Amino acid sequence: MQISFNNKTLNLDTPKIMGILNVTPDSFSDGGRWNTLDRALAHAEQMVKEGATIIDIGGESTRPGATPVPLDEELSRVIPAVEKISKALDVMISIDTSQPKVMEEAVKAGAHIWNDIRALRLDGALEMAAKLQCPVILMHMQGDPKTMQVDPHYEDVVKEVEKFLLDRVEDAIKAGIKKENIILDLGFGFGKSAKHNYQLLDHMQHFVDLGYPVLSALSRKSMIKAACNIEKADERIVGSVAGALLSIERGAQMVRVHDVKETKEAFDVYKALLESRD
Ligand code: YH5
Repeated sequence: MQISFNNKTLNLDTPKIMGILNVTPDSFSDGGRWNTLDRALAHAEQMVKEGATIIDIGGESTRPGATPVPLDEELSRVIPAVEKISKALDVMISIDTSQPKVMEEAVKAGAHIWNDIRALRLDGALEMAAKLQCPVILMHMQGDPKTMQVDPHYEDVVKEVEKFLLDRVEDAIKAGIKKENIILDLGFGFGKSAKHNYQLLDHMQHFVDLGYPVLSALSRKSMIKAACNIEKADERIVGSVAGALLSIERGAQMVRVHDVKETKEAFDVYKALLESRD
């Protein structure tokens, strides 16, 4: 199984690490665009050295309750970073956006994968993805970022997330997006209680068996806080690594993480175990 775009190929026979790169001003204490760009490149470079094969660039804050970012603001955050990183580093670049215009400009600037938490549901998104013919990550969300964590409810979370994702796949294929370009994501934390998140994690293999590559993105999220009782997000590293390892052990081909070095070490242990089998 592999994902390709613009002379870059990702072999998904072994699990791949996507490193998270925020280019939102609140992710830097000192603001300032020039400085932000330099720091973004340095952070991306470090994550590649540590074992990331994809860098996920995001300019919209999608944490529960966050306010929307205007399109021109998102463009001015994301595009210069894509240009700089694609020129400097030999790495695949995914863009965490729901805006077709942002993705169109990002591809011109050297991006490879459209990572959309809204699964191409904004106006013109399906059409743009079909035009660009780039790989797309379709993520499940119940509700919208403003209200999704108020009182999430499911009869059967696994069945409902599966139905949502298969409906989005059907719409994507109808719009002209190729099957080989589709990646699925269960959307940990997006309209789900901790229990819902862990039920989905436990059934990761069920989603992998649908035949599309699966991305697991639980790094530092509230489900880790719920299990480990750690208030500060940047102290949830060990729990996040455990979640990433449980994901790949259940078949996930990609993980989206803040802590690349630690995740890579855990994956190396899993690799050694697999290689010990006669
Ligand atoms: C995702 O699940 N999530 S942005 C709250 C946290 C920690 C991290 C402290 N983009 C996903 O990372 N893209 C985001 O608690 C994503 N899947 C995909 N494909 C939210 C995030 C986060 C939120």
